[in-house]
Amino acid sequence: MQGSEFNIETIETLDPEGHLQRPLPEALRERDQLIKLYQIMVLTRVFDREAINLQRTGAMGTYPSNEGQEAIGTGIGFAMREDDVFVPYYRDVATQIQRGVLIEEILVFWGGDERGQNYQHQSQDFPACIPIATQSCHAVGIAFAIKYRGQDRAVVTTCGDGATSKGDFYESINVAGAMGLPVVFVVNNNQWAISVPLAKQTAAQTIAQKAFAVGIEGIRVDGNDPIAVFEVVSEALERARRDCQPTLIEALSYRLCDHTTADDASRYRDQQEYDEARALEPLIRFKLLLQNEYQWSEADDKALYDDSDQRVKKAIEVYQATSDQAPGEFFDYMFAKPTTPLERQKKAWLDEAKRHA
Ligand SMILES: Cc1ncc(C[n+]2csc(CCOP(=O)(O)OP(=O)(O)O)c2C)c(N)n1
Ligand SMILES: [Mg+2]
Repeated sequence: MQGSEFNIETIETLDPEGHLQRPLPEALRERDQLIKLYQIMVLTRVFDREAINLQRTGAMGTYPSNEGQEAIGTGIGFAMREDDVFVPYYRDVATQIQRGVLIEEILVFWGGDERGQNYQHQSQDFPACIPIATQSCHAVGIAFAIKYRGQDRAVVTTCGDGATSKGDFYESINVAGAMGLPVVFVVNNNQWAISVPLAKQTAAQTIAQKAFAVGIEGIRVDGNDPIAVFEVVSEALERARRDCQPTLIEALSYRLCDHTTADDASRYRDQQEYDEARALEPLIRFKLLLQNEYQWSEADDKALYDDSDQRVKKAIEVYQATSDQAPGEFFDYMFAKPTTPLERQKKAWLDEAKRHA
């Protein structure tokens, strides 16, 4: 028997040539708002390239690039209210920057220092989750607490296409539907889970349709279009806050980078597929929109890239001037009061570190 077919709409506002397919949402009718969207995407791109340079020169640890995913994070950040809660995975720089996480904090974290997740200006969002799909469960727990307390806010959580194969993800969307929780799941479908392509990951034709099995709303959006992402996430958040209705959003993108700096995608990825995806990437089309409709010049563009460069360079200076974390300190942040096994582990770790010093 063939799998079921669903007719799922894909929301698109901006085509690859930067032409608007539909009227702009009310909140994005001003030129300044559109420029802000572009600024965040450019800052994310500039940050990303510098982060890779830092890793390549031995100044930072393994890093998962955001190249090709800038529009998703930008649209999410624009759609969220300050008092909503963001529960991210590890490719969410664009949203985190908008939510007040400092660029230097992101660098400190990828430098292997947990203090980079102790955000100075953002105490309610969660740190980037590395274990796949576990954050879906956290998000549902937070959404339950919000509903239980009768608060007017909602949760947005992200994950990759591969993560949707995990039990944690299915269990989370199921609980969200069964309990009617104010949570929005955004799946960044970048077509790959390290070297495993989407077709090997699932026989489902779309990821959005996984929503229907658990009785929640499922929708697809062009993940190279920050305007469409903004619109879809805004509406989902509205439903979540107002009616405690969860939504699963599949944002279609392409991973225009290696999985992480520890990967070499040329060993498993077809060059032609990559080139086709590159032509659809988010920054090119957005610049075309600004040039065609909003008198954006090459000089404006250069000034924006220069400004982003300066911001990232300043953050790198702060990162490089950060003192080393005390050895074994990461054990101290696990629980409010350390447990005996943890203290034992810390001692063993410190003894071992001494032996290698
Ligand atoms: C629980 C768990 N299992 C395995 C891994 C190793 N791992 C890291 S990323 C990844 C693939 C994730 O792919 P996807 O969900 O599509 O996200 P993407 O990296 O493509 O954004 C895997 C298996 C992990 N981090 N956590
Ligand atoms: Mg993926």
